[in-house]
Amino acid sequence: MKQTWDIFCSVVDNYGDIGVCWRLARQLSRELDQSVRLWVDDLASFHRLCPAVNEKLDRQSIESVDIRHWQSPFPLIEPASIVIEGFGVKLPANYIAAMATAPLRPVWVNLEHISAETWVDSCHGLPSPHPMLPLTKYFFFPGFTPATGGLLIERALEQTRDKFQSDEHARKSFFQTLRIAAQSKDTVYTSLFSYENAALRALVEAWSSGERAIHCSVPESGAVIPGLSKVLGIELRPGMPVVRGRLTISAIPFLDVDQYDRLLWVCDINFVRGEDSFVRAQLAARPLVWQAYVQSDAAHLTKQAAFLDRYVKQADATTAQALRAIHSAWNKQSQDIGHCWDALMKARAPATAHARRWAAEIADSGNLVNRLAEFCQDRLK
Ligand code: TRH
Repeated sequence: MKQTWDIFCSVVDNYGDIGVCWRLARQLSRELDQSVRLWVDDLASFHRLCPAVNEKLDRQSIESVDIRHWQSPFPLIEPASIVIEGFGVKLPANYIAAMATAPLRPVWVNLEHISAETWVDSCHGLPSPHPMLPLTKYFFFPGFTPATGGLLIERALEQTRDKFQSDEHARKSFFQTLRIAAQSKDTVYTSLFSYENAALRALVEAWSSGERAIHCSVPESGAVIPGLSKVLGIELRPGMPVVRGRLTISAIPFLDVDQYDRLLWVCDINFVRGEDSFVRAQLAARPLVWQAYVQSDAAHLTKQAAFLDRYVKQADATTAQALRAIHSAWNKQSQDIGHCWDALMKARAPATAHARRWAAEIADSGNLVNRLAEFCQDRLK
Protein backbone atom coordinates (compact mmCIF):
# COMPACT_ATOMS: atom_id res chain seq x y z
CA MET A 1 0.00 0.00 0.00
CA LYS A 2 1.28 3.46 -0.84
CA GLN A 3 2.29 5.42 2.28
CA THR A 4 3.99 8.73 2.95
CA TRP A 5 7.42 8.57 4.58
CA ASP A 6 9.60 11.17 6.29
CA ILE A 7 13.21 10.06 6.63
CA PHE A 8 15.44 12.23 8.84
CA CYS A 9 19.17 12.16 8.23
CA SER A 10 21.79 14.11 10.11
CA VAL A 11 25.30 13.84 8.73
CA VAL A 12 27.27 13.45 11.97
CA ASP A 13 30.59 12.89 10.26
CA ASN A 14 31.63 10.86 7.23
CA TYR A 15 29.24 9.52 4.63
CA GLY A 16 27.57 6.44 6.08
CA ASP A 17 24.50 8.21 7.46
CA ILE A 18 23.53 9.81 4.18
CA GLY A 19 24.69 6.80 2.14
CA VAL A 20 22.23 4.53 3.98
CA CYS A 21 19.37 7.07 4.13
CA TRP A 22 19.64 7.89 0.43
CA ARG A 23 19.75 4.22 -0.53
CA LEU A 24 16.70 3.54 1.63
CA ALA A 25 14.76 6.54 0.28
CA ARG A 26 15.28 5.76 -3.36
CA GLN A 27 14.61 2.06 -2.96
CA LEU A 28 11.31 2.78 -1.21
CA SER A 29 10.38 5.11 -4.03
CA ARG A 30 11.68 3.03 -6.95
CA GLU A 31 10.72 -0.45 -5.87
CA LEU A 32 7.70 0.02 -3.62
CA ASP A 33 6.33 3.21 -5.18
CA GLN A 34 6.23 4.93 -1.80
CA SER A 35 5.99 8.70 -1.40
CA VAL A 36 9.23 9.68 0.32
CA ARG A 37 10.47 12.94 1.82
CA LEU A 38 14.14 12.89 2.84
CA TRP A 39 15.30 15.55 5.32
CA VAL A 40 19.07 16.08 5.22
CA ASP A 41 21.00 18.65 7.26
CA ASP A 42 24.16 18.59 5.11
CA LEU A 43 23.55 18.81 1.39
CA ALA A 44 27.25 19.23 0.60
CA SER A 45 28.04 15.71 1.83
CA PHE A 46 24.95 14.40 0.07
CA HIS A 47 26.12 16.04 -3.17
CA ARG A 48 29.38 14.08 -3.05
CA LEU A 49 27.66 10.72 -3.28
CA CYS A 50 24.76 11.98 -5.39
CA PRO A 51 26.04 14.79 -7.65
CA ALA A 52 22.48 15.56 -8.85
CA VAL A 53 21.85 17.18 -5.45
CA ASN A 54 22.01 20.96 -5.65
CA GLU A 55 23.46 22.19 -2.36
CA LYS A 56 21.71 25.53 -2.71
CA LEU A 57 18.17 24.26 -2.94
CA ASP A 58 15.99 23.82 0.12
CA ARG A 59 13.71 21.54 -1.83
CA GLN A 60 14.32 19.34 -4.88
CA SER A 61 13.15 16.08 -6.36
CA ILE A 62 15.66 13.42 -7.38
CA GLU A 63 14.61 9.97 -8.56
CA SER A 64 11.10 10.83 -7.31
CA VAL A 65 12.37 11.41 -3.76
CA ASP A 66 11.37 14.78 -2.32
CA ILE A 67 14.62 16.06 -0.82
CA ARG A 68 14.42 18.80 1.82
CA HIS A 69 17.20 20.73 3.46
CA TRP A 70 16.68 20.08 7.18
CA GLN A 71 17.22 23.42 8.92
CA SER A 72 16.34 25.05 12.19
CA PRO A 73 13.69 26.27 12.95
CA PHE A 74 11.84 23.33 11.49
CA PRO A 75 8.65 24.24 9.59
CA LEU A 76 5.25 23.31 10.95
CA ILE A 77 4.17 20.46 8.69
CA GLU A 78 1.86 17.51 8.66
CA PRO A 79 3.93 14.43 9.53
CA ALA A 80 4.10 11.51 7.14
CA SER A 81 2.39 8.27 8.11
CA ILE A 82 5.79 6.58 8.57
CA VAL A 83 8.66 8.44 10.22
CA ILE A 84 12.20 7.12 10.09
CA GLU A 85 14.97 8.62 12.17
CA GLY A 86 18.35 7.59 10.85
CA PHE A 87 20.66 6.28 13.58
CA GLY A 88 18.95 7.85 16.56
CA VAL A 89 18.92 11.40 15.26
CA LYS A 90 16.87 13.81 17.42
CA LEU A 91 13.69 14.83 15.62
CA PRO A 92 12.53 18.48 15.79
CA ALA A 93 10.33 19.07 18.88
CA ASN A 94 7.51 20.66 16.88
CA TYR A 95 7.51 17.68 14.48
CA ILE A 96 7.19 15.24 17.42
CA ALA A 97 4.35 17.35 18.83
CA ALA A 98 2.60 17.19 15.46
CA MET A 99 3.05 13.40 15.41
CA ALA A 100 1.41 13.13 18.84
CA THR A 101 -1.67 15.07 17.74
CA ALA A 102 -2.03 13.58 14.24
CA PRO A 103 -5.46 11.92 13.73
CA LEU A 104 -3.72 8.69 12.72
CA ARG A 105 -0.53 8.32 14.78
CA PRO A 106 2.48 7.82 12.52
CA VAL A 107 4.65 4.74 12.88
CA TRP A 108 7.95 5.98 14.27
CA VAL A 109 11.07 3.91 13.63
CA ASN A 110 14.67 4.39 14.59
CA LEU A 111 16.82 2.78 11.93
CA GLU A 112 19.85 1.49 13.84
CA HIS A 113 23.45 0.79 12.90
CA ILE A 114 24.31 -2.62 11.53
CA SER A 115 25.92 -5.24 13.70
CA ALA A 116 26.46 -8.97 13.34
CA GLU A 117 26.39 -9.43 17.13
CA THR A 118 23.92 -12.03 18.41
CA TRP A 119 22.01 -9.62 20.74
CA VAL A 120 20.63 -7.85 17.68
CA ASP A 121 18.14 -10.68 17.03
CA SER A 122 16.37 -10.07 20.32
CA CYS A 123 16.41 -6.26 20.14
CA HIS A 124 15.17 -5.88 16.58
CA GLY A 125 11.62 -4.50 16.49
CA LEU A 126 11.38 -3.64 20.19
CA PRO A 127 9.01 -0.79 21.07
CA SER A 128 9.92 2.15 23.28
CA PRO A 129 6.90 4.14 24.50
CA HIS A 130 7.45 7.91 24.70
CA PRO A 131 7.67 8.98 28.39
CA MET A 132 5.11 11.79 27.97
CA LEU A 133 3.37 11.61 24.63
CA PRO A 134 1.06 8.96 23.14
CA LEU A 135 3.78 7.77 20.76
CA THR A 136 5.86 4.62 20.44
CA LYS A 137 9.20 4.41 18.77
CA TYR A 138 10.42 1.08 17.36
CA PHE A 139 14.01 -0.03 16.97
CA PHE A 140 14.75 -1.50 13.58
CA PHE A 141 18.10 -3.26 13.24
CA PRO A 142 19.67 -4.18 9.94
CA GLY A 143 21.43 -7.51 10.18
CA PHE A 144 22.40 -10.87 8.82
CA THR A 145 19.73 -13.19 10.19
CA PRO A 146 16.01 -13.65 9.47
CA ALA A 147 15.30 -12.29 12.98
CA THR A 148 16.74 -8.87 12.04
CA GLY A 149 15.70 -6.22 9.51
CA GLY A 150 17.98 -7.61 6.79
CA LEU A 151 20.12 -5.54 4.42
CA LEU A 152 19.52 -2.85 1.83
CA ILE A 153 19.73 -4.81 -1.41
CA GLU A 154 18.28 -3.40 -4.61
CA ARG A 155 16.05 -5.76 -6.55
CA ALA A 156 18.25 -5.86 -9.65
CA LEU A 157 21.55 -5.79 -7.81
CA GLU A 158 22.74 -9.36 -8.35
CA GLN A 159 21.76 -9.39 -11.98
CA THR A 160 23.40 -6.01 -12.74
CA ARG A 161 26.52 -6.97 -10.82
CA ASP A 162 26.91 -10.35 -12.52
CA LYS A 163 26.44 -8.83 -15.94
CA PHE A 164 29.06 -6.19 -15.22
CA GLN A 165 31.54 -8.63 -13.72
CA SER A 166 31.33 -10.97 -16.69
CA ASP A 167 31.69 -8.18 -19.27
CA GLU A 168 35.37 -7.53 -20.03
CA HIS A 169 34.49 -4.50 -22.14
CA ALA A 170 32.47 -2.90 -19.31
CA ARG A 171 35.37 -3.52 -16.92
CA LYS A 172 37.88 -1.92 -19.29
CA SER A 173 35.76 1.11 -20.03
CA PHE A 174 35.04 1.61 -16.32
CA PHE A 175 38.77 1.83 -15.64
CA GLN A 176 39.13 4.17 -18.60
CA THR A 177 36.51 6.55 -17.19
CA LEU A 178 38.57 6.62 -14.00
CA ARG A 179 41.67 7.37 -16.08
CA ILE A 180 43.32 4.16 -14.88
CA ALA A 181 45.70 2.75 -17.49
CA ALA A 182 45.64 -0.96 -18.41
CA GLN A 183 47.82 -3.01 -16.04
CA SER A 184 49.60 -6.30 -16.64
CA LYS A 185 47.31 -9.31 -17.02
CA ASP A 186 48.05 -10.93 -13.68
CA THR A 187 47.47 -7.73 -11.68
CA VAL A 188 45.42 -7.98 -8.51
CA TYR A 189 43.07 -4.99 -8.35
CA THR A 190 42.23 -3.55 -4.95
CA SER A 191 40.30 -0.53 -3.72
CA LEU A 192 41.03 1.29 -0.49
CA PHE A 193 38.52 3.20 1.64
CA SER A 194 39.48 3.30 5.30
CA TYR A 195 39.98 5.44 8.36
CA GLU A 196 43.43 6.56 9.44
CA ASN A 197 45.30 3.35 9.99
CA ALA A 198 48.78 2.87 11.44
CA ALA A 199 49.12 -0.37 9.45
CA LEU A 200 48.98 1.47 6.12
CA ARG A 201 52.76 1.76 5.72
CA ALA A 202 53.25 -1.97 6.31
CA LEU A 203 50.48 -2.76 3.84
CA VAL A 204 52.05 -0.54 1.17
CA GLU A 205 55.41 -2.20 1.79
CA ALA A 206 53.89 -5.66 1.40
CA TRP A 207 52.15 -4.64 -1.80
CA SER A 208 55.28 -3.05 -3.30
CA SER A 209 57.57 -5.97 -2.56
CA GLY A 210 55.15 -8.86 -3.09
CA GLU A 211 55.17 -11.50 -5.83
CA ARG A 212 52.16 -10.13 -7.66
CA ALA A 213 51.50 -6.82 -9.34
CA ILE A 214 48.92 -4.85 -7.35
CA HIS A 215 46.82 -1.94 -8.50
CA CYS A 216 45.04 0.05 -5.80
CA SER A 217 42.29 2.60 -6.52
CA VAL A 218 41.79 5.15 -3.78
CA PRO A 219 38.73 7.43 -3.86
CA GLU A 220 39.39 10.92 -2.48
CA SER A 221 37.77 10.84 0.92
CA GLY A 222 39.41 12.59 3.83
CA ALA A 223 41.72 10.33 5.76
CA VAL A 224 43.05 7.92 3.18
CA ILE A 225 44.78 10.09 0.60
CA PRO A 226 46.74 12.22 3.12
CA GLY A 227 47.80 9.06 4.97
CA LEU A 228 48.95 7.37 1.78
CA SER A 229 50.67 10.52 0.50
CA LYS A 230 52.69 10.57 3.72
CA VAL A 231 53.65 6.92 3.35
CA LEU A 232 54.59 7.38 -0.32
CA GLY A 233 56.37 10.69 0.23
CA ILE A 234 54.45 12.30 -2.62
CA GLU A 235 51.08 13.97 -2.91
CA LEU A 236 48.60 11.55 -4.44
CA ARG A 237 46.32 13.17 -7.00
CA PRO A 238 43.74 11.81 -9.45
CA GLY A 239 45.24 11.20 -12.89
CA MET A 240 48.78 10.86 -11.47
CA PRO A 241 49.41 7.23 -10.51
CA VAL A 242 52.31 6.46 -8.21
CA VAL A 243 54.39 3.32 -8.73
CA ARG A 244 56.39 1.62 -5.96
CA GLY A 245 57.90 -1.73 -6.96
CA ARG A 246 55.03 -4.10 -7.79
CA LEU A 247 52.44 -1.57 -6.63
CA THR A 248 50.59 1.10 -8.61
CA ILE A 249 48.34 3.44 -6.66
CA SER A 250 45.76 5.61 -8.41
CA ALA A 251 43.87 8.30 -6.57
CA ILE A 252 40.42 8.70 -8.11
CA PRO A 253 37.65 11.21 -7.48
CA PHE A 254 35.00 10.36 -4.89
CA LEU A 255 32.40 8.42 -6.90
CA ASP A 256 28.63 8.56 -6.79
CA VAL A 257 27.08 5.58 -5.00
CA ASP A 258 26.38 3.61 -8.16
CA GLN A 259 29.86 4.15 -9.56
CA TYR A 260 31.34 3.19 -6.21
CA ASP A 261 29.44 -0.09 -6.45
CA ARG A 262 31.09 -0.65 -9.83
CA LEU A 263 34.50 0.00 -8.34
CA LEU A 264 33.80 -2.70 -5.73
CA TRP A 265 32.58 -5.07 -8.44
CA VAL A 266 35.59 -4.51 -10.67
CA CYS A 267 38.25 -5.00 -7.96
CA ASP A 268 39.50 -8.36 -6.74
CA ILE A 269 39.71 -7.34 -3.08
CA ASN A 270 38.15 -4.28 -1.43
CA PHE A 271 39.21 -2.48 1.71
CA VAL A 272 36.08 -0.82 3.12
CA ARG A 273 34.93 0.77 6.35
CA GLY A 274 32.02 1.90 8.51
CA GLU A 275 28.62 0.61 7.52
CA ASP A 276 27.42 1.13 4.00
CA SER A 277 30.63 0.43 2.03
CA PHE A 278 31.01 -2.63 4.29
CA VAL A 279 27.65 -4.01 3.13
CA ARG A 280 28.22 -3.01 -0.50
CA ALA A 281 31.57 -4.83 -0.53
CA GLN A 282 29.87 -8.02 0.69
CA LEU A 283 27.29 -7.65 -2.03
CA ALA A 284 30.08 -7.18 -4.58
CA ALA A 285 30.81 -10.90 -4.14
CA ARG A 286 34.54 -10.27 -3.74
CA PRO A 287 36.69 -10.71 -0.62
CA LEU A 288 36.72 -7.65 1.61
CA VAL A 289 38.83 -6.26 4.42
CA TRP A 290 36.60 -4.19 6.68
CA GLN A 291 37.76 -1.49 9.07
CA ALA A 292 35.00 -0.97 11.64
CA TYR A 293 34.23 2.59 12.77
CA VAL A 294 36.65 3.10 15.65
CA GLN A 295 34.98 3.37 19.06
CA SER A 296 36.69 4.47 22.26
CA ASP A 297 35.90 1.36 24.32
CA ALA A 298 37.17 -0.94 21.52
CA ALA A 299 33.54 -1.96 20.82
CA HIS A 300 34.53 -1.97 17.15
CA LEU A 301 36.77 -4.99 17.75
CA THR A 302 33.82 -6.89 19.21
CA LYS A 303 31.74 -5.90 16.18
CA GLN A 304 34.47 -6.97 13.80
CA ALA A 305 34.91 -10.34 15.55
CA ALA A 306 31.13 -10.95 15.51
CA PHE A 307 31.03 -10.31 11.77
CA LEU A 308 33.97 -12.63 11.12
CA ASP A 309 32.27 -15.39 13.14
CA ARG A 310 29.38 -15.27 10.70
CA TYR A 311 31.34 -14.46 7.57
CA VAL A 312 33.86 -17.31 7.71
CA LYS A 313 31.58 -19.99 9.14
CA GLN A 314 31.25 -21.85 5.84
CA ALA A 315 34.80 -21.18 4.62
CA ASP A 316 37.51 -23.89 4.72
CA ALA A 317 39.89 -23.63 7.67
CA THR A 318 42.83 -22.01 5.81
CA THR A 319 40.65 -19.40 4.12
CA ALA A 320 38.80 -18.67 7.36
CA GLN A 321 42.10 -18.20 9.18
CA ALA A 322 43.46 -15.87 6.46
CA LEU A 323 40.30 -13.74 6.52
CA ARG A 324 40.23 -13.58 10.32
CA ALA A 325 43.91 -12.68 10.53
CA ILE A 326 43.81 -9.83 8.03
CA HIS A 327 40.69 -8.35 9.63
CA SER A 328 42.23 -8.55 13.05
CA ALA A 329 45.52 -6.98 11.90
CA TRP A 330 43.81 -4.17 9.97
CA ASN A 331 41.45 -3.28 12.81
CA LYS A 332 44.18 -3.48 15.44
CA GLN A 333 46.39 -1.47 13.07
CA SER A 334 49.11 -4.08 13.43
CA GLN A 335 52.41 -4.19 11.54
CA ASP A 336 51.64 -7.84 10.87
CA ILE A 337 49.35 -6.82 8.03
CA GLY A 338 51.98 -7.76 5.40
CA HIS A 339 52.06 -11.43 6.46
CA CYS A 340 48.30 -11.45 6.62
CA TRP A 341 48.09 -10.04 3.11
CA ASP A 342 50.43 -12.78 1.82
CA ALA A 343 48.29 -15.43 3.51
CA LEU A 344 45.14 -13.98 1.95
CA MET A 345 46.82 -13.98 -1.47
CA LYS A 346 47.57 -17.69 -1.06
CA ALA A 347 43.90 -18.30 -0.24
CA ARG A 348 42.68 -15.92 -2.92
CA ALA A 349 40.77 -18.41 -5.08
CA PRO A 350 38.79 -20.03 -2.22
CA ALA A 351 38.28 -16.62 -0.59
CA THR A 352 36.76 -15.36 -3.83
CA ALA A 353 34.50 -18.40 -4.19
CA HIS A 354 33.52 -17.96 -0.55
CA ALA A 355 32.70 -14.26 -1.06
CA ARG A 356 30.37 -15.22 -3.88
CA ARG A 357 28.57 -17.79 -1.74
CA TRP A 358 28.27 -15.28 1.09
CA ALA A 359 26.80 -12.61 -1.19
CA ALA A 360 24.15 -15.08 -2.35
CA GLU A 361 23.44 -16.16 1.24
CA ILE A 362 22.88 -12.62 2.54
CA ALA A 363 20.81 -11.71 -0.51
CA ASP A 364 18.57 -14.70 0.28
CA SER A 365 18.24 -13.90 3.94
CA GLY A 366 16.13 -10.80 3.56
CA ASN A 367 15.67 -7.38 2.06
CA LEU A 368 15.52 -4.47 4.48
CA VAL A 369 13.20 -2.29 2.42
CA ASN A 370 10.53 -4.99 2.17
CA ARG A 371 10.85 -5.91 5.83
CA LEU A 372 10.70 -2.29 6.94
CA ALA A 373 7.65 -1.55 4.79
CA GLU A 374 5.85 -4.65 6.16
CA PHE A 375 6.88 -3.83 9.71
CA CYS A 376 5.47 -0.31 9.44
CA GLN A 377 2.35 -1.37 7.56
CA ASP A 378 1.52 -3.87 10.33
CA ARG A 379 1.76 -1.14 12.94
CA LEU A 380 -0.37 1.31 10.98
CA LYS A 381 -3.39 -0.93 11.29
O1 TRH B 1 31.81 7.24 5.70
P1 TRH B 1 31.79 6.15 6.70
O2 TRH B 1 32.94 6.06 7.56
O3 TRH B 1 30.49 6.25 7.56
C1 TRH B 1 30.49 5.95 8.92
C2 TRH B 1 29.61 4.78 9.24
O4 TRH B 1 28.34 4.89 8.68
C3 TRH B 1 29.49 4.66 10.73
O5 TRH B 1 28.65 3.61 11.06
C4 TRH B 1 28.98 5.96 11.30
O6 TRH B 1 28.81 5.90 12.65
C5 TRH B 1 29.96 7.05 10.93
O7 TRH B 1 30.09 7.13 9.53
C6 TRH B 1 29.51 8.40 11.45
O8 TRH B 1 31.65 4.74 5.94
P2 TRH B 1 30.41 4.08 5.20
O9 TRH B 1 29.35 3.69 6.15
O10 TRH B 1 30.96 3.03 4.37
O11 TRH B 1 29.83 5.21 4.27
C7 TRH B 1 30.47 5.65 3.12
C8 TRH B 1 29.44 5.98 2.07
O12 TRH B 1 30.05 6.67 1.00
C9 TRH B 1 28.79 4.75 1.48
O13 TRH B 1 27.43 5.02 1.23
C10 TRH B 1 29.52 4.56 0.16
C11 TRH B 1 29.77 5.98 -0.22
N1 TRH B 1 30.89 6.22 -1.14
C12 TRH B 1 30.62 6.73 -2.39
O14 TRH B 1 29.44 6.94 -2.74
N2 TRH B 1 31.66 6.98 -3.23
C13 TRH B 1 32.96 6.76 -2.88
O15 TRH B 1 33.86 7.02 -3.71
C14 TRH B 1 33.21 6.21 -1.60
C15 TRH B 1 34.62 5.92 -1.19
C16 TRH B 1 32.16 5.96 -0.74
